[in-house]
Amino acid sequence: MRGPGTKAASPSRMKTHKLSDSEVRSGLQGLQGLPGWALHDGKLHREYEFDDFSEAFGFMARCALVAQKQDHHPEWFNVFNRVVVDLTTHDAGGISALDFALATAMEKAARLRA
Ligand code: H2B
Repeated sequence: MRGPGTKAASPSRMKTHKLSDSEVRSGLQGLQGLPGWALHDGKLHREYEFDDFSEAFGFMARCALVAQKQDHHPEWFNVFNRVVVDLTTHDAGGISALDFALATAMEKAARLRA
């Protein structure tokens, strides 16, 4: 049995390894269909602007459900209609495939704005 603090070898946990610089670069090219994402301070970075706080918070609520399901959580900052997002994998000490998956899900959530 696993003790406290240990992690299951689930498929998502197996994707947490830190990607190399060239893997991140090609991942970002893959994000070209997701405009606005860039590499900032070693994290995947995007700034969203919505019409108002309700839209921004609705977006964050949709993302929060995905993040909890994936057990992978964004670093983010909200003021009124702006949401600033930085994605990194703390367990891996850098960007992993989980960050690209979450970025993709966040773009989908942003498109669902009312
Ligand atoms: N989110 C992010 N961004 N990176 C992680 O390494 C991480 C996480 N680890 N969410 C998860 C939670 C881990 O702490 C739990 C115990 O699975």
